[in-house]
Amino acid sequence: MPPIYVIGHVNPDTDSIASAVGYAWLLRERDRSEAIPARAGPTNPQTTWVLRRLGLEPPILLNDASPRFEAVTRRLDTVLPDAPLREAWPIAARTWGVAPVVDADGKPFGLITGTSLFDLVNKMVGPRPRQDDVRLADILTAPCREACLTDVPAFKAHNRIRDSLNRILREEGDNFFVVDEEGLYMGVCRQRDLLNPPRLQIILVDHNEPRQALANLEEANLLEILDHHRLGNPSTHTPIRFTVDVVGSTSTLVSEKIEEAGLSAPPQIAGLLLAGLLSDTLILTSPTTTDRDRRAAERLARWAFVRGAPLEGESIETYGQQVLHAGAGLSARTPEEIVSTDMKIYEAGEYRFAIAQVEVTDLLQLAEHRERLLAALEVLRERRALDFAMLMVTDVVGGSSRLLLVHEPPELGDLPYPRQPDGTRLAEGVVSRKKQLLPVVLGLLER
Ligand SMILES: [Mn+2]
Repeated sequence: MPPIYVIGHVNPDTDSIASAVGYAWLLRERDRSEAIPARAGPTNPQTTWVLRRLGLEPPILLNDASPRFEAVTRRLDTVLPDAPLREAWPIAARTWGVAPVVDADGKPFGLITGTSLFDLVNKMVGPRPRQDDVRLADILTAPCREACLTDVPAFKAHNRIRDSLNRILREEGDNFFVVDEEGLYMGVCRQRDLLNPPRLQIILVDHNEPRQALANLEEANLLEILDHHRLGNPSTHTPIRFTVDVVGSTSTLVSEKIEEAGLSAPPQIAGLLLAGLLSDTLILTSPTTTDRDRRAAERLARWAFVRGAPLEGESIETYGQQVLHAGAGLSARTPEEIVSTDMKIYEAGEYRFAIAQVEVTDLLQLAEHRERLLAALEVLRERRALDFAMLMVTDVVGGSSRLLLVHEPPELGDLPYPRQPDGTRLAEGVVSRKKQLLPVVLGLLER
């Protein structure tokens, strides 16, 4: 069975990483399936802190769903260039008629194929052989280096197949070497497999819009979506399991599924899911919070705070405060990081725009950083070819946000957030981009 990658959105936040790790664990534990958690970008400072606190490794990075050479590579047995052809014979008999010749350093030397053998025989006995001319034994003692094709292209295992399709189609041979980053032999692949490679098996968590997903999602097999955001999902060829529910975090949904299966998550995974839940709901205070989130937090706390676990002695409140503070602050990161770390791109009406969010524990630092944040927003807007860009600076203690905008479209003149002397807008009581800010912005743009 090919592996199933469980992955959250690009610019992953803690809920995205936690729900991927937690759901992959459930699939392995409940279904014995080969589920691997992945991330579609670097972990942010908050998630990095949480993983370190729990002693967990970040999930593997997967920022592109396009099949790679490694997906079609067969690690065939090899012979040395100076070995007699007789040693290559059993290999060719067990494969599809090819035997890779690899030198003592592990570098591909050439490939023995039907064509290359015929060329050798031709060289030894000429174009018109007489029956008693050369004995088979002589041919079989020829060194492999003389019996192989040496101009076989080699592709790197980690490269995307689609980037080399033109070359693959132009080449005469049907077989290619696959090598690692150092050029060492990894195996052999066939043209026919390259033209129809197996698709990556993907489950999306914490998002359902393709533009927030890893690149080239359309080249993958989408198996399932588990999310709590507005719909913007890709169409699929076959029915898939699709769970989008109005709760405060995807980690909540994962913990409910774990409970439904009659299982309990190990303390570290429960601690990670709890961090995702507390981060998305600002310790159960955000307006997105539901009773289901509160019950999920209790359940995760029960699993996570056990004796001997990394979170022994914590409470939901003390742990939640540590999680929020680990992600907060304008001074700890560069303006470029702040506007791109938790940034999402949307389309509405005629507009394509970004809303980034950063969490702080007070708004005092804003004056000092405002100019540089606006400059970074403008760079982001130009680089991503956006109509406008917004940064939501959220005070997680006071429960309000300030909005910074570049290239504000006229429609947003009606935003119900009063402009302040420094040019920013004050969104009193607004802490959720998804549930509070975005609906207002979309309402104005799509009017
Ligand atoms: Mn989330």
